[in-house]
Amino acid sequence: MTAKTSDTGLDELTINKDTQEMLLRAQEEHIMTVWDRLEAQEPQCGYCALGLSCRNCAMGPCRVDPFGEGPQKGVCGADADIIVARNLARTIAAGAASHSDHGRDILELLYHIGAGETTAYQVTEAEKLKRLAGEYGIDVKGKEPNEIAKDLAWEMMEDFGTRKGQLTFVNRVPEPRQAIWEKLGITPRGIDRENVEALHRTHMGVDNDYVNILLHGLRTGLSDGWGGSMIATELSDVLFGTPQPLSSRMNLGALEVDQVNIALHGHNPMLSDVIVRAAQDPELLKLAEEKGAKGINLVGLCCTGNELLMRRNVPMAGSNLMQELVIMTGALDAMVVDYQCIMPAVTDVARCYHTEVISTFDKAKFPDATHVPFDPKRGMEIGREIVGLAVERFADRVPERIHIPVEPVDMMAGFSVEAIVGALGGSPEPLVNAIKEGQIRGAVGVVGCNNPKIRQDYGHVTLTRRLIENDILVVVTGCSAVANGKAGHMVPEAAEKAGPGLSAVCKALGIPPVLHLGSCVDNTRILVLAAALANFLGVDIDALPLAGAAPEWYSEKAVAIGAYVVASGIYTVLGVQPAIFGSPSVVNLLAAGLEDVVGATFAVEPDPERAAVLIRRHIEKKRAGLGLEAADPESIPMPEAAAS
Ligand code: BF8
Ligand code: SF4
Repeated sequence: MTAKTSDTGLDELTINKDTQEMLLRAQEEHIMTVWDRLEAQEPQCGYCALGLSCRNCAMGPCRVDPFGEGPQKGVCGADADIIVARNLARTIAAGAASHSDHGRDILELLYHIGAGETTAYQVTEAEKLKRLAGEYGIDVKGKEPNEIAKDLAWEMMEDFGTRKGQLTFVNRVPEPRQAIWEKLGITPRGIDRENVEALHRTHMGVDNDYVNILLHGLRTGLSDGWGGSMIATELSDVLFGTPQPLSSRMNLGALEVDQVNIALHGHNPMLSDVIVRAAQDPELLKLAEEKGAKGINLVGLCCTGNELLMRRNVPMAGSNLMQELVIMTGALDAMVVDYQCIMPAVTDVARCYHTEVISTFDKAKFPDATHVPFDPKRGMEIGREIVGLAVERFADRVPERIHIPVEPVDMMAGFSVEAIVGALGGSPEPLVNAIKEGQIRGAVGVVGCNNPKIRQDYGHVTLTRRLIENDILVVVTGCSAVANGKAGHMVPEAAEKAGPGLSAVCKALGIPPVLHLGSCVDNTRILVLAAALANFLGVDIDALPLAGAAPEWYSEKAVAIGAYVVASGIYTVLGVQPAIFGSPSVVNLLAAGLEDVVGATFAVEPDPERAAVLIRRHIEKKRAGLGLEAADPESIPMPEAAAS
């Protein structure tokens, strides 16, 4: 059944031609997609949408009546404020745990390398390794990279535990912000500690003060941003290389009709890195040729895709809503998944085609997938085994079912902080000067997912377009990077779409007005850049003309990101309502009260045209606060809310 795609104009579901064509195919072939399953779920539970349901114990499940007529308290006596705050804290913890456990996997790989337990991987950025070791107080004199790797891994493991008073990377935070966290009691101590404590506090009968619960939610988020995710990013750079600007392509057109196509999907680049190498193995290439293929073509999906695009120039097939559709091209021979954002539905769709789904992490199994467990000690062997499976599948293709709907779009990626500062000539000063002079009004991170509740990519693309048109530099990560890449915002020629000031800066530097910073753990690159700008100017992060936006978010990880971005002092606009509106107190705290506490708040605005104005007004306000030339925020007209 594909009711949604038949009842609704495809144009209302997505702005992308590749998505539209594949949805037509889904309709013809009676294949359910995420859009159909959303429709089957409607109307979704109103209590849950408001955050007013609780199943934290067996006296429940309970719910609070938002209209004030039915029960106002759960069986234990928890009111709307407690229930909403507890649910939000658990969501943050789940997101922070996901990013941080990914960070731990990379960290353990660093340890295995240092201990000489694997030869499949090595330290590729010895200088960055030394720099990090210095931050951790490790004496690197006379030590080989592997010895430093082992020492650093050992120290970083302490960041996950409880023995430290604070995470080491908190030292990167501007001092005034550290003081704010200290005063509030939200300095992140241990990554696992804050996550475990979040679960503890939200057990029945522990933390019953919604403000206190939410503050710990922020601390848990900070343990992700300045902890687990930051470790993931920094160590991925050490092991796989710090990204540098490169040109690539994206959308479903990245598939090659006459080659073995393998999609690498998920978040952790460890395994996919060996697959990239295995795909160049002469024996496997020969085998592919014997099967009638002209080569082995890798494409990325979601954040594993972003990691590989940033460092290995593997083109992206798409974002999270494309994972079923890429199989429907009939040209995908294998989908290799690690973890996070991989819909259980991919194996259902794969059953209708010849595609082999290969799961690789013991913590992320799929009943209908072929499981090839990742083991860092046998990395290359596993990489070859997986590529071999994909090559075998090429022979099972049904030629008349192959349909690759579009040509790929050119785009640029690879903008690590190091690369950005490098492009600026070695210091953030030129960027600061451009902001001071008003050529660039400010900078905004447009990040996060696609969500089938939102017309695919419309939020990302519209918001980004309005910001760059108004001389606001945009940095993107995760699925927002795919949306903007597909829209043509990420080539140097896109400077033409920017306002005159930003356009001139981009042309002088040969960069696009929208910079791809990487995967979702790479949102920490935004933190590092923001801290560098703040330290350069001698101010706190909340004084800077910066903002964040997640126009189409769906994931618990996005909530954790929102928590650490706001707690770090950056105003953030969400395009999808979080499940908090059952408690006006929680909403007031997050949308207003936090301003006096951490100097930043959340806003929710589903219309990207209006979100752009909220952000532009905020940026002008911050410019005025810094004593820079600034427009009166109220002089920027707010468009009428779109009827929907
Ligand atoms: O971590 S943006 S849909 S792929 S959660 Fe997932 Fe969202 Fe995409 Fe990457 Ni991030
Ligand atoms: Fe109900 Fe309280 Fe148990 Fe939640 S913790 S399910 S509100 S009794």
